Amino acid sequence: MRIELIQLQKLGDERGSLVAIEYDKNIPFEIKRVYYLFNTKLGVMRGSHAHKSLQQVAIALSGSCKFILDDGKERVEILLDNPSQGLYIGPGMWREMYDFSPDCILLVLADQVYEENDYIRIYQEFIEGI
Ligand code: T46
Repeated sequence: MRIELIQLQKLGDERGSLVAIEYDKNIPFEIKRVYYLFNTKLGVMRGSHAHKSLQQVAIALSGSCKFILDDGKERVEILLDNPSQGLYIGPGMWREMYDFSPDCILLVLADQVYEENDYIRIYQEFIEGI
């Protein structure tokens, strides 16, 4: 599994919505790190790298953004605009994120702590490593 859209069950009632994120229930790894992107400026592209072994799930908590995901053979575009949908991204996927709406808060759950050595930041190196 390299990418997958995960439906996160909405546990709302008449007061509003709630989503619970739990290891082994709706997230396929033990969460070691959580970060979020917000206040991304108009027209900016983020990402442009791959990870050697990191697994992540990205959720647009508010607003929207798009991902291009590339495994070296195929590129797919995914719109994230729903806080009850998680995008699982496995290792070895080049990613670019763009078209962030001004109100976008992109939450990312990761299975490893931050490690710069896990990044491949040059596309040619990524392709050669496949
Ligand atoms: C990814 C996409 C979806 C840290 O110090 N700790 C962290 O946990 C992270 C994620 C970043 N940083 C530092 C490294 C840079 O100096 O924060 C700065 C911005 O990070 P970066 O340019 O890598 O951010 P994005 O938005 O291009 O990519 C991030 C994640 O790094 C990446 O793993 O998959 O979001």
